[in-house]
Amino acid sequence: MEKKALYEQMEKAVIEGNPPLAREYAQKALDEGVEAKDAIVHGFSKGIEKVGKLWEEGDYFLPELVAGAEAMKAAMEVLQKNIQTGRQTFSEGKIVIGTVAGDIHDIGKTLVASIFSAHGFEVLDLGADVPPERFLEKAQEFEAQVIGLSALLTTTMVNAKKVIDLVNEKGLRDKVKIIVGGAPVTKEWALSIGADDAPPDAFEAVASVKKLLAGRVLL
Ligand code: B1M
Repeated sequence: MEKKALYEQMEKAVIEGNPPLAREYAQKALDEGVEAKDAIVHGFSKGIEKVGKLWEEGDYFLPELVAGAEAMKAAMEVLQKNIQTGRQTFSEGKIVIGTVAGDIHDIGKTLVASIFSAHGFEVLDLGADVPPERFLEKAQEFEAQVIGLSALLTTTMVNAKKVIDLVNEKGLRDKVKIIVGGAPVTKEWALSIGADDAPPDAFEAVASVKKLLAGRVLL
């Protein structure tokens, strides 16, 4: 199948909220030698963006939003296996990642985690709706050099600040880099709450962390 047509089918599978079809096109992409990253960026992500727009405009309701997310996740499960095969044997660094408290959006966070893993980072994914204390506790246990916070809701993005405040309170801020990401997050806001950076997507996040860790001696 021509790449453009395949990307369009991927987009459609998410817009229609059809997980089996999304899974099928994800596998087809891999079978035909399409990079997982390209399938995500040019195909499935376009679909979930459109779902978000339709929901904003009142054409889609919660069931369609959920179905779109399920289709996106089904495709990601297939593609992630492929992304992770790129994993290197040495560690670029350790990152603890999760979506902040009160927020259950986990698609972008999981994508970011996979891309870090594919670039040779050791990743501890805490999931979604993660309380600030858990970020801190797990970062210490895992001896993470980086904490990654994903925030998709304007109502709960303030919980990213709570994590940073807690790290400060415990006197650990100079031991760990903190990045924040997610649709409503701006770099200006992230810096204002004390984060080190706010990369706009998964690939920029890896580039950003590599820069932040440059010259540091890793454990
Ligand atoms: Co909801 N939702 N949702 N939702 N949802 C949004 C975020 C919203 C923008 C939709 C809208 O109104 N247009 C809106 C938030 C408005 C706001 O606060 N500004 C919204 C709302 C309101 C809600 C509910 C409150 C709806 C309701 O119940 N009334 C509810 C919240 C529940 C809760 O969390 N407590 C809700 C629920 C849901 C579903 C469960 C149905 C589902 C989530 C399923 C899941 O994740 N398991 C869902 C979905 C799918 C969306 C949209 C449509 C898509 C989000 C997504 O997965 N995008 C979203 C609309 C939109 O974003 N256009 C929306 C694809 C993903 C790859 O992108 O997560 O942005 P994203 O990640 C990107 C970058 O942001 C960045 O990298 C990724 C790309 O490489 N990034 C990082 C993300 N995290 C990063 C971390 C980093 C670095 C980069 O470093 C650590």
